[in-house]
Amino acid sequence: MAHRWTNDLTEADVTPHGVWLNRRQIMAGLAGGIAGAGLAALAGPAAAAGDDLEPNSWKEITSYNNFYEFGTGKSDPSERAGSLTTSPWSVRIDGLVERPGDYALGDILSKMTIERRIYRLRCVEAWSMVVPWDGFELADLLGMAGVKAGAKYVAFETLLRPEEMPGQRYPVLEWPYVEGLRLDEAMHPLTIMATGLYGKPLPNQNGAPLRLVVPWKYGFKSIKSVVRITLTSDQPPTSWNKANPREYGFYSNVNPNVDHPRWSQATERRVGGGLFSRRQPTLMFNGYEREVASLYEGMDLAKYY
Ligand SMILES: Nc1nc2c(c(=O)[nH]1)N[C@H]1C(S)=C(S)[C@@H](COP(=O)(O)O)O[C@H]1N2
Ligand SMILES: [Mo]
Repeated sequence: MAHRWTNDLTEADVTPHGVWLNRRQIMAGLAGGIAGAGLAALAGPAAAAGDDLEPNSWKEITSYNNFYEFGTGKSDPSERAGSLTTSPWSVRIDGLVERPGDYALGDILSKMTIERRIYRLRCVEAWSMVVPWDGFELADLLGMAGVKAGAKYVAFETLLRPEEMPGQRYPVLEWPYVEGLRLDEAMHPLTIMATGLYGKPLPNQNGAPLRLVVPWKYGFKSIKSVVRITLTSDQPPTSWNKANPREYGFYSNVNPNVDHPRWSQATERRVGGGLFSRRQPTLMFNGYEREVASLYEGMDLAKYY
């Protein structure tokens, strides 16, 4: 697999927004003349934790998936999602917004700036990957619709189409898959709607044509194939919380100190690491602590899991 992105990356491409700003501030403070050359030596939070952000391969990211609408096996999505019709596609944005409506995906994309974000993805099952997403900030989309005063949460819904999503014929979960974020989490610059990966359109198994990515939360919060976004005043229901509230809370922040009732969350297996590779430590907020910890100041993260 040719890694096209290695040739045309800029520093802004490979760095989460918050970190980029911090580095820019650092650069601004440095003596002139070494900008550019000095960048590679500055380590972000990932490197500081002894973890590099070497993306997983296209093959790994697109053949080892969770997308229960196509079955519960890791290879079910790549084997079955191909026939999902993703065009035309529209997203209903409603609830507490100034401009509710059915937004055609093409109209949305014509107003959004697509950028590359290389993020860690940590599944609650304790495996992980690094994914080079292409997408735009959810805050920009919410701004387009105009968030009304009184909105405190954002609810998301996946397409319901059992004719094309064979997993929806079985009551594994209540369909459609739903997720939710607090408004400040949704507006955070790290929160994106992904439209592609490795510079190519998002494969169906990864949630085409539009899926949420919230890198500091367990993967199941990053809801795929989104058709509806609703601004609400009350905390919305979420699929995994409805299925098993003891095991899955609303927040679901990656936290190595709060174990799943059935397994430890202290370490993770990097997909593609090889049969004999060591498990690696799971990082607080999946390595994005510096950027997001302030959202949860004063909260008991064992209670609000
Ligand atoms: N609609 C929907 N979204 C979903 C899921 C799902 O089953 N249905 N699985 C979640 C889980 S558990 C994970 S770990 C990620 C996996 O994303 P990926 O397949 O792109 O790696 O998608 C999340 N989004
Ligand atoms: Mo997951």
